[in-house]
Amino acid sequence: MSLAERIAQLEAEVAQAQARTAEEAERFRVAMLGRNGAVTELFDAFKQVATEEKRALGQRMNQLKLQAQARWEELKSGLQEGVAATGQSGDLTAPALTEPSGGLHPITIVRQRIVEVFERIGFTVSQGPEVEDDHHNFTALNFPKDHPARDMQDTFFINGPGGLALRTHTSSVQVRVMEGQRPPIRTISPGRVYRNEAISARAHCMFHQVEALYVDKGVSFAELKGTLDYFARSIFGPEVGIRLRPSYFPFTEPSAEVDMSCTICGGAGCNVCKHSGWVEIMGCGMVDPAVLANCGIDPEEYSGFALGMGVERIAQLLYRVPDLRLYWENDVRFLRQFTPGALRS
Ligand code: 2NM
Repeated sequence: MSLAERIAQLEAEVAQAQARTAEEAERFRVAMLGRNGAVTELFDAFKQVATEEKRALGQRMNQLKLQAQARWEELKSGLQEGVAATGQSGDLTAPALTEPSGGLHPITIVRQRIVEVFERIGFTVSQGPEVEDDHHNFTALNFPKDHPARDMQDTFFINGPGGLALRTHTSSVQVRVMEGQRPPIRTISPGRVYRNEAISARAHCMFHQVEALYVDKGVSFAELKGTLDYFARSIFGPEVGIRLRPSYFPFTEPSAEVDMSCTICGGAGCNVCKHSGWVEIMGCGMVDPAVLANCGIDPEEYSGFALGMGVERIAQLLYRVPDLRLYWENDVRFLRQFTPGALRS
């Protein structure tokens, strides 16, 4: 076959080329324009052509190459039009065209895990308003009238001190539960809380809490400790231990801070635990009899324990988040680390 005949043959092939799938379009491109493609081979053969024929044949070959490129573009765009028009590509075995999917925020993931741990041992989930009155946020919880948390500096008041405010903890939800139902009460209250703080690596004016409350006849500190131990090992692994340090909250007596053996160094000492081997994970205590009485529960008959934790703090320890501001910057490089495979368009 002469070069001219071969050109004519390929011109016909290009004009008739069809593609039902992206693979077929690509196969056409490789067969024509690829490194060992038919058009490419023509250009190699062209070197042997006699000088007087070069001009005419060269022009046809350049035409052919442009036609092949244009046809390939047509085949590809034809596919796309087909998909847009019918919602289907010709190839039913091709993977579905999907939008890149998002993922859960780390705070959502950790909140859900905390809730699951408590649900397994019989706790229900309670919710309440984020704009709260003085009674539910402070007074019923035994906060004295002059307590610093009631100060303008710590609390976002809607119309000045004493009136409605953004809740500073979800204990206000526990008050509503105790006012509304008889013991036994086993409930947790996950939700947003607000404190008037400057935003830094360690604090934010809004964060998420989960508080737990258990009120029944004969609830003891031993059950509180058992629950804390179960919680810490469910979230952080069976090897962690807890310890309690005496503390103070207006609504519990006695009160304690809960430390967990450092998961980073296993207790040997590192930067995260400031070389103590322990990290603080929450606060807890036995519900003050005055709080029970404020909520209409007889403290002679019933006792209870309560605990409260920051979800940001638990997530920080689980995922080693170095700076709390990362949670709210919405940088996908941070967020996609929590949902493998998502947000990867
Ligand atoms: C904490 C620490 C200790 C708490 C107390 C109550 C209530 F309503 F029963 F009094 N709810 N949550 C509590 C106790 C919360 O958070 C650091």
